[in-house]
Amino acid sequence: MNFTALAAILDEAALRAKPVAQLSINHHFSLDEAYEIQRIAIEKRLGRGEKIVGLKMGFTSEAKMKQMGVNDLIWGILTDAMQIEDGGTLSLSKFIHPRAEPEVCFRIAKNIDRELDAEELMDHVDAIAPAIEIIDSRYENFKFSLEDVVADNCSSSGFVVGKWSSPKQSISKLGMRLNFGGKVVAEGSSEDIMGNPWKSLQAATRLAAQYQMPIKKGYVILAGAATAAEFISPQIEVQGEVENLGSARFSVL
Ligand code: OOG
Ligand code: MG
Repeated sequence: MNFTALAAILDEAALRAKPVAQLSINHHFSLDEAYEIQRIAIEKRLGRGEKIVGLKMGFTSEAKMKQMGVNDLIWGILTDAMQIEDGGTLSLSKFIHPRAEPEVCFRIAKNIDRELDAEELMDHVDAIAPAIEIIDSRYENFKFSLEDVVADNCSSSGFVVGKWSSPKQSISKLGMRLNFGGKVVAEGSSEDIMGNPWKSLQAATRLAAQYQMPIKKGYVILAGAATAAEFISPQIEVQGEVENLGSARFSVL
C-alpha cells in the first residue's frame, strides 16, 4: 500500500472517531517514511480548510516514553481545528479514547529554519504559557510503534493554551499537575522535560532543519508532557497547572 493510502486510513479514523489496527503490523515503513505519511495526512486537513498553527513535541520525558513503550522524541503538527479555547468544552463524541496531559507552550516570535543554539532560542520566543494537550491515538488500544505514532501525527487531537507570560522567567524546575475535578491525577516537574522545556524547543529547531519544515512566527510549540497522560471521561473539569505560569482548563461534555 502506498503512503497516500496509509495516510487516508489514519485521516478517516480521526474523522469518524473509529480506531484502526496498527499500520506497522501489515506494512513496513521507516521513521522518515512515517513523517511522509504524517505530512500527507496533514495535507488532507489543510485541504478541508484547516490551518497549521504550531507543533507539538512528544516523548520528551521518561514518564511518557515509559508509559507508551518508545524511546525517541517525535514531533507532530497542530492545526487551528484542534485548539479549544481556555475554559472551553470538549465533546467526547469527536474522539476515540482521548487522554490529557499538562504541558508548557512557547509562542514563536520570528521564523526559524535552522537549528538554534541555546542562547539564540530566547530571542525567537515572545511568550510562554501553561497548556493541556489532548492526545487521541487513532490506533486500537492506544498501542503503537514509534513509526506508527509518527504516521498518526503523534496522536495530536486537541490542545488548550492558558495565559501567556514573559519568556524571561525561569521554567527549569516548575511543578506540573493535571487535575480532574480539582483532584490531582498526575504530577511532575518541568525538569522532567529533557532537563528544561527549552531543550525540547531546541530539538524542535533541529527537526525543523532536518525535515525542512520552518517554524513560523506565531506558531505555538508544545514542549511535551512531564507526566503520563490520563484518560478523560464525561462531565469532568480538566485543569493543567504549571507552577508560576498558572493553568489552562476545559470541561468534558
Ligand atoms: C504520543 C504523543 C506524545 C507527549 O507529550 O509526550 C506526547 C502519545 O503518547 O500518544 O504528546
Ligand atoms: Mg503531548
